[in-house]
Amino acid sequence: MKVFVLGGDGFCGWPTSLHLSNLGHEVVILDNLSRRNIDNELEVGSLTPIRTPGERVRAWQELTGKALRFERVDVAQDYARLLDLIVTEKPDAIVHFAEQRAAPYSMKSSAHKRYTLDNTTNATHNVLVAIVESGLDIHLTHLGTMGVYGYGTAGMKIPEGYLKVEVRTDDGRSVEQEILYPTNPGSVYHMTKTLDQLLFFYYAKNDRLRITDLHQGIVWGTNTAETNLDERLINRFDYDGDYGTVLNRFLMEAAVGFPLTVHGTGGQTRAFIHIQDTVRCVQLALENAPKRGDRVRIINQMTETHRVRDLAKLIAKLTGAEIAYVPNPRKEDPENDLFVRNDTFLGLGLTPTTLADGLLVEVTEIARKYADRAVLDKIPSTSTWTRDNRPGDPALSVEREKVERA
Ligand code: NAD
Ligand code: USQ
Repeated sequence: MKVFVLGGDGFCGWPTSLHLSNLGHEVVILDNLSRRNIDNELEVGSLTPIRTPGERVRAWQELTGKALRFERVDVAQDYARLLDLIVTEKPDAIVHFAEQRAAPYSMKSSAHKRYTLDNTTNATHNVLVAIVESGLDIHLTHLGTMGVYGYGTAGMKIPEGYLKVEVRTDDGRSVEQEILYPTNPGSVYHMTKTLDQLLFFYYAKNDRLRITDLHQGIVWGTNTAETNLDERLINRFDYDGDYGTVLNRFLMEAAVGFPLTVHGTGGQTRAFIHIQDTVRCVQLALENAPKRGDRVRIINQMTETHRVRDLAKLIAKLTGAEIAYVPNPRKEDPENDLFVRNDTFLGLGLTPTTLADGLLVEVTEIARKYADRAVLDKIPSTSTWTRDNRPGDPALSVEREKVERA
């Protein structure tokens, strides 16, 4: 297949591009490097020393003999160029990662809220319109989030996108219907993903576009089989208070001797997936595309659920790190249970990489190895959801805990 990877320079997009290229697909990366520019804005960078797109592509060609192309294009702003690339290159599939993906960044200020909404919604709508305008039968696979559902349930497992409901009609009958699972976003970022869902719903219905929406949990880990081939291919590792995600942050905090920053009581339960499984899931999604006229195919892309304080204790046991229960900068439920269906990918042959398989490797081969690159004052999460929330700074911590090292 010829595959366009939008956002192919990012944390999930880069290893996916290499994985697909390694499988023999012709991959073209489209990225505007906005993520690298945001690093400049925030005055922080990847913990791992990522190379420029040009160096990455040359290293891949040198090592494998496989061609990988990079096109610098803003998918949200440069519609004409996007359409031109689609019409001239005629990709069979497009994988869409090109969005602003950090919840804390999306909540920093009104400018960040507006940018997140403009960028994500325009990027998604432009891709959909361009596919329609091209007249080509391109399969679009988008990276969505578990956060569209919210993280609570009425005691049931969260289904894969659709919910059967019983509606009482005016004449007293009861009719069964299937609806998109009600959305319940917890940040402007997560809200943009719920808007994406509606755009997909409409274009699948109106133009019979073939669309897969992957509702992914929090990705942890750094490298995959392909990025491990050479240091020049290394993947990015975000640890700062805006872009770092919880498990990778805890691993890095432990490595640099910073207390593990548990927001509130740490009772939040979330879904997780290793980056190696992300790239495999995208492969499986491409190999099992919906047919023309099908509704949007929604798949939950996660393998495990964990409570934040349990993760902190696990890593503290492994490393001897101290845990700090800091004020929660976010407006979210302090405690929740989370049960999720993930039968589709398991049925297609995904064999999950578990925390037990990968945690120690991450601590020793990534977090400790690159610890000296960390800027410690960028670790606390200072972006607050409302005026009433306070930064997640250990200096303001309510409680400290030392766990016996195993
Ligand atoms: P990332 O920020 O590392 O990568 C996104 C890439 O898209 C960057 O390289 C950026 O430069 C590019 N981009 C952004 N806007 C663009 C535009 N307008 N035009 C062209 N390129 C643009 O993020 P990531 O962690 O790789 O996430 C990728 C996708 O996966 C996102 O949509 C995110 O919501 C989703 N996702 C990520 C996670 C996670 O834990 N990282 C979990 C669930 C879902
Ligand atoms: N948290 C802490 N301490 C920290 C960082 C986070 O306790 O130092 C808590 C947060 O308060 C939250 C949970 O950990 O309750 C998860 O936070 P996160 O930053 O790891 O994840 P989130 O903001 O939800 O976003 C990430 C990705 C996003 C993706 C989402 C998947 O950045 O792109 O969509 O995970 S999901 O969470 O399933 O919606």
